[in-house]
Amino acid sequence: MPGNHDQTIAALATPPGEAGIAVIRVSGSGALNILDAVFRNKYGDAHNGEWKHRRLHHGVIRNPDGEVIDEVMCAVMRAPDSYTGEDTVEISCHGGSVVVAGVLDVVFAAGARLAEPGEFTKRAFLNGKIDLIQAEAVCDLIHARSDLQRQVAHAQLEGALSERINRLADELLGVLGEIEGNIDFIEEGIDALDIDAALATVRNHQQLLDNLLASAPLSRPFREGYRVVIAGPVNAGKSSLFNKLIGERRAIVTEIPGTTRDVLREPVLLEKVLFVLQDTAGLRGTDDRVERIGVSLAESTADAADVVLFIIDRSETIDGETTSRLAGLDPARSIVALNKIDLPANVTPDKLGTTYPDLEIVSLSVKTGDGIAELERALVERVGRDQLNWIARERVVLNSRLIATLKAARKQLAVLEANLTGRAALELLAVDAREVLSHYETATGRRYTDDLLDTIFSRFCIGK
Ligand SMILES: Nc1nc2c(ncn2[C@@H]2O[C@H](COP(=O)(O)OP(=O)(O)OP(=O)(O)O)[C@@H](O)[C@H]2O)c(=O)[nH]1
Ligand SMILES: [Mg+2]
Repeated sequence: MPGNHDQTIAALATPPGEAGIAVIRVSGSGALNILDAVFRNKYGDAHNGEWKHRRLHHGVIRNPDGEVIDEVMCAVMRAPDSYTGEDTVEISCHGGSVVVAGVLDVVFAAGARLAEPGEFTKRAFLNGKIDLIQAEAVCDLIHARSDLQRQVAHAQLEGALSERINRLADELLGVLGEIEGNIDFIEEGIDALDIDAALATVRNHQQLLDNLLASAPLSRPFREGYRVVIAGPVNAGKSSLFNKLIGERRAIVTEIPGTTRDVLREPVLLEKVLFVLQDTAGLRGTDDRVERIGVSLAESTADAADVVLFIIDRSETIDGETTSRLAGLDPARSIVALNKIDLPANVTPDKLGTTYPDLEIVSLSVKTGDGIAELERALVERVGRDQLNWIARERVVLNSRLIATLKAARKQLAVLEANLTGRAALELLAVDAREVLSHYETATGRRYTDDLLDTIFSRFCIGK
């Protein structure tokens, strides 16, 4: 029986369900034989001669009895110039689940097996078409929910980040070569090594890694969206604002205080930045058991938020509970919104600003829409427009795997630097340098374990 990677695999590459077209991808050394078996041209004839690279063929897929399953277009990409690096056929058929199942059945009967999640991309990696950082970028690109995410994923897929780390690996290999080359000159020992040159490289690497790792705190919010919790006293207009910002009537709005109980979450793009808005129960002491659970949920959600949007009905007076909650807000991650400016004022930004000079205050009316654009701008500013500009410029946001790997490299570089400065034995320096190098190689996937590949590719969907 052929090894796992010698087998020809097939899967639906487009989403399941009904659509104009569905694409079934077949990859492996048997892909063209399978096409020979299942494809006939419009005259009912088998393909004659060689399947040419990057050609599109119009015809039908039929089962062994000659029954036509569907009319299709087949794109042929020959090894090694395909996504996987193997012979690949992409069959475009009509996009219905029964049609797809029928075509897949015929393809399986002709010798393919169902691909595992991410197996096409895994083969691209194993065949040297892309490295691990690029493979992860494929996943990021598919899951991108904002333009900025797409841009970063695209740059990473093109190899921008891989190039940077490969250059580091190559330079460090040079340093290691110098060290190891001199180990043989026992008498001269460390004196034979150009320590200044080695130190310069090591310090330069530390700086470059620090720059890359500066994206580490942005990694989670950049991928998942900045978490904004809309909190505040009952009836302030939290759910109304939530609905306004996401552009649909998702949360229930009534004039009855204590309407919202559960936390509602919705992603939304504000100035192209991905946020996850969370509507919560109004904060007040209550005897209602369900509402009390809602209030405590609201509090824990606010604790985990990137930004707390604390909203107050400015036509009402501020009670003691709200006063103490305002005092407890962290100015660095809070915005106070004075809502209902269409009604006569009881609280003014000036008065509130004198009591809480560090808090940012915006005034708005969800009802009329006044001040909503200013609030959106304030939210983007609060999560850090500078950071977003930095991402747009650098086009890199490390994922958690790369953060861990490059942090380990950074730590070992510090050890290497100290040992170079302290003129440690060459053998020791070689061990340090080899460890830094191994972290670089793990980052790009020049070095990998099967477990690591399984972890990465299992996150993919089938067909990618
Ligand atoms: N005049 C006016 N009324 C508003 C405005 N925003 C919200 N409201 C009204 O205020 C009432 C409460 O709105 P909600 O959005 O349910 O308030 P909430 O803060 O979610 O309330 P709870 O879920 O009970 O904590 C509703 O009757 C809204 O129509 C506004 O800008 N102006
Ligand atoms: Mg509500």
